[in-house]
Amino acid sequence: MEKPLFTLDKEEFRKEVVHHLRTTLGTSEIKASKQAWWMATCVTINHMLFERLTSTQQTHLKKDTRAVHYFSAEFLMGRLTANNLHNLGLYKVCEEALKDLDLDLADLCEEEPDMALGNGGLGRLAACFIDSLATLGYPALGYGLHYEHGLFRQEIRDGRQVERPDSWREYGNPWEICRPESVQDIPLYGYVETVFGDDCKVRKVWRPGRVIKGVPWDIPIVGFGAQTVNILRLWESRASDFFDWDVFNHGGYVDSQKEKAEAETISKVLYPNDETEAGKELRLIQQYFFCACSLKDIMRRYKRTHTDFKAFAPQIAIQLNDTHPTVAIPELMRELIDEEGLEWQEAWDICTKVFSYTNHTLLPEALETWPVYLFERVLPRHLEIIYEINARFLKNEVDAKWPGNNDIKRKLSIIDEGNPRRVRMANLCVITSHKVNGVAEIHSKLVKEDLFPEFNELWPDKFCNVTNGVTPRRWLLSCNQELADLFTETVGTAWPLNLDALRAVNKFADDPAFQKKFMDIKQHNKQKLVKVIKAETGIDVSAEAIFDIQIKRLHEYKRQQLNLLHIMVLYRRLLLNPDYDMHPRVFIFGSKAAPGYRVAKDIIYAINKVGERINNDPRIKDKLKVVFMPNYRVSLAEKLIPAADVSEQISTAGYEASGTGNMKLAMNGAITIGTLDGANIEIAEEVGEDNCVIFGLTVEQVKELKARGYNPWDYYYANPEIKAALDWLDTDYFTPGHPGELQSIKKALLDYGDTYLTLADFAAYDEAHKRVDSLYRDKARWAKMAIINAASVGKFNSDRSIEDYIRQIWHLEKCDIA
Ligand code: 26Y
Repeated sequence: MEKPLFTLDKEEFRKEVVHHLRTTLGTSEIKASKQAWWMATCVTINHMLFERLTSTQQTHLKKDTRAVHYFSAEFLMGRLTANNLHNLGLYKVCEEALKDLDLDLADLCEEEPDMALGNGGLGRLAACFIDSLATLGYPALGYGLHYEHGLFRQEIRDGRQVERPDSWREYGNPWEICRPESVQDIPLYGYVETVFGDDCKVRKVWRPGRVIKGVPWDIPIVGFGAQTVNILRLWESRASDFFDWDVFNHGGYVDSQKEKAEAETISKVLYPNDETEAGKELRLIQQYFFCACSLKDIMRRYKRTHTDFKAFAPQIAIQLNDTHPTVAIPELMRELIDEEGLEWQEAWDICTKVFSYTNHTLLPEALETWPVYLFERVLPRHLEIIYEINARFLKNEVDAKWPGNNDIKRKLSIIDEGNPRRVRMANLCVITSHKVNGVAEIHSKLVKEDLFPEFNELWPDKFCNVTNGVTPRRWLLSCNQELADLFTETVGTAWPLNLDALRAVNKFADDPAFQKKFMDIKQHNKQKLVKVIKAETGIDVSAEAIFDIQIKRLHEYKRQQLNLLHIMVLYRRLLLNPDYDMHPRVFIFGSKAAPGYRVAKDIIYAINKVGERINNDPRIKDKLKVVFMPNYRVSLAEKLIPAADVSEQISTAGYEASGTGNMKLAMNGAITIGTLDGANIEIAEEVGEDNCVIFGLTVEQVKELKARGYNPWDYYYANPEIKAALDWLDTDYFTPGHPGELQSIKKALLDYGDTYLTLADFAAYDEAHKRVDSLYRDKARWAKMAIINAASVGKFNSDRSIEDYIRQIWHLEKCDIA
């Protein structure tokens, strides 16, 4: 840190909190609830933070800096109290101040609801990236949606997932600031008119059918060291002021309420799907709504200092976080041509310089497409623009390179000519963007070679890689403070900014004294998790067991079912041989399933039912436990990750774009058991193959096996343990009185062809677990591995990812804040 910013001591901090408790919260020390104390603490933090926010924004304006605008339908922020305190350098001061008031800071932090405005990896990545951008001092804005309800709260009832609404701001949120001065009006529906202008030019005019108001809420994003405080701007939809007051005044109160409700629906709820397209009109409107609001906001800011558009592309970078904000492309074209009077070519030149696109998936079912008829109804002018972009692209680029080749034309066209015709958002992104990146080396390679080979041939320089990263401030400093302190004690204070500095810890990996310190911290974190598990599930587990953790969205390609199958096989071995030699193991899951994803929900049910039986079976003497933690979310991850011994990263090779949980777990000293997929490959490179447990088919082998014709029944008949475990699912052993309740798992793995090669990888997975078991018994060996993992993952700092984006894509400069 360059200079200590906030010199508040604990006395002053305490006074401030008490002051705000009285004057802002309107209560007193005697009456105040925990929630009120937490709020008063937040107000105190804001007091310091707003000052930095203002100076940052003023400096950016004065210096007229180039900035990146990160467009994302999801920002999975989690909680902000501890994070903001750490980044302001005030955590310990606050902790001491509260202690003098007989309050525990960690305890107060539990009062904060998670900001769960995202599904999983993609949303959390956006949150880590805006943290890094602020930390590194780059001018940046996050733009997204102010969902009233974030990702559903998951309850488990009799083993099944039940979705409950999430109301993160029911009692107010101290971090957001409403900015009525920056409200926007957003048109929708209607028709396009061709008019003859005064300038004798033919112009297109969109006559919208209705207008929605966009209200911005700003969340300050405090960089570590608090030099820069950037903004995350989230748009809330409201009924427009244009709305029908006449109707209202003439007794149409109910009708006007209906309009209001319809307008507010747009930002009402986050779609709880990941990886499978929701395809709903409301989702398209959500996407358009936040993109249009954000572009108007960018335009408004730009015009404060410019009178023409020459400096637009030099000043503005827009990153599209997956295809969800793609409609920003035709919207910017429309703004520039229809509203600002630019020629097509001028507008197109700007767009192709401004936009870049990050791909997060190779799964065909996750590539967004929209029916043309829907576009035509909701965004008629945008459809015209898309047609024009497509016509020019097919003629000028495709036909020039592959004259008369209609197959390639059909494949690269933005319009899929099926029935119904559809707009392919990824094609529009690739055609417009100056850079397209994947999120791990292997993923970026597959994006080029398998997903967009012709585009790659057309524009080889367009494609690049930026391997994902995570912020070590949240995922080590804040969530694992004891380990953070040990690292600071060992290598100094530089590591939260320069995670590579932890490499210096490697020289202590063999040192018994250091090993003991390191493993004592792990043990303590496990003991803390034991209590959380008991409180959340009622299950007793021992901190002496290996904590083996799989935490991520539930998807067949992520293969929680492989983990489950292996657990069943272990259980059966223990039943057949009570002396079966294994170190006690606790398998811990945390996972939400998309509400409409049947098999995924069945897998959750199966994990819970198998777990129930195992956990209550005295014959296996607590050698095996299975815990399903309900309502997996950022704040729960912060408790699970520091306590993990083993990190399960077992996706079918070629399917997980990157993964980021794998990085967080390794950073906290967990040993990865993983396939050669996504960022696992790079983690293995960094920590060394000896310090993780790699197993299973490679991307090439997966392709080969599929090409040869994969038949899961071969594995079923060849491996008696697989057969026994799968046949077990037909009985009522795990669901007494209800035989066959778990059959869908078996069906997916046999009758429906086991799309994700679970059975093909089973034997290798089992062997890998045997290796984990034997490694763990060698305490010194295990400690060494754990230390090397935590000390060697500097590459996966999201600061490094951001510098890669800057260098390859955004070309920004850091801005010192006065
Ligand atoms: C189309 C819509 C339903 C949709 C909504 C959310 C589609 C996808 C998603 C979310 C995708 C996602 O989270 N992908 C993950 O992105 C991470 C960050 O790059 C990767 O680490 C991870 O491998 C990938 O699955």
